[in-house]
Amino acid sequence: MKFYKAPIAPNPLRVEIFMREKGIYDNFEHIDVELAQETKTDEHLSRNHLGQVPVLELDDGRFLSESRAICTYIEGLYPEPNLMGNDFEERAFIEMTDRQIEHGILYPIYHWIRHIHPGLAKLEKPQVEDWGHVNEGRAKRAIGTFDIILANREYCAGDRFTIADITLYCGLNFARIVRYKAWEEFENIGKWHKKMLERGTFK
Ligand SMILES: N[C@@H](CCC(=O)N[C@@H](CS)C(=O)NCC(=O)O)C(=O)O
Repeated sequence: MKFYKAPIAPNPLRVEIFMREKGIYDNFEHIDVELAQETKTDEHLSRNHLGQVPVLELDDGRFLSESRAICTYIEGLYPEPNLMGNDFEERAFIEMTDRQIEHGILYPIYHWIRHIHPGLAKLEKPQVEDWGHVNEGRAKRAIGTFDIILANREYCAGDRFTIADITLYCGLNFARIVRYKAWEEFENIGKWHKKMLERGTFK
């Protein structure tokens, strides 16, 4: 199977870490696609009409996009270690947390940076700086909420490592582009972040 991704981009990174956690990273052919250039070519639009990465090309020629959907597929193929929930109840609670992080932290950070960073002007046309700062505020408030949640939990979705931890890491890591390091500001996020780095799969 072929995995289309782009360096630095947070969404492909979610899937890459997911693959590493399952120990199957090398089972895929990894192909870099240049953002804004190659992502908008007819060739890539035929893989994903939204012109985005990540995309997984299955062996039967079908294309699967959306990072969470790709993770669902990989979890089905390689069930262990389980990262998305063992039964419907656990799956629902992990998905709840994962989506809260995705919509409350990862995407606000993504829009914040894309709308203020000169280097990303080619990706975001037009860049609207005020909208970037609205998202900065939203992201930082949600990070503060997760810092409180992590005071009583080892991991984002409970007492074990899951996809939700990967999503939080990828969101926070992307903010390094604007030199924002939430793990240096928030105590519990800081402890959690140290644990993530110790796993060795968060490169
Ligand atoms: N909801 C999608 C979002 C994918 C996405 O936003 N990908 C970005 C990179 S992180 C992209 O390909 N952007 C290309 C562009 O804006 O030209 C997912 O979860 O995979």
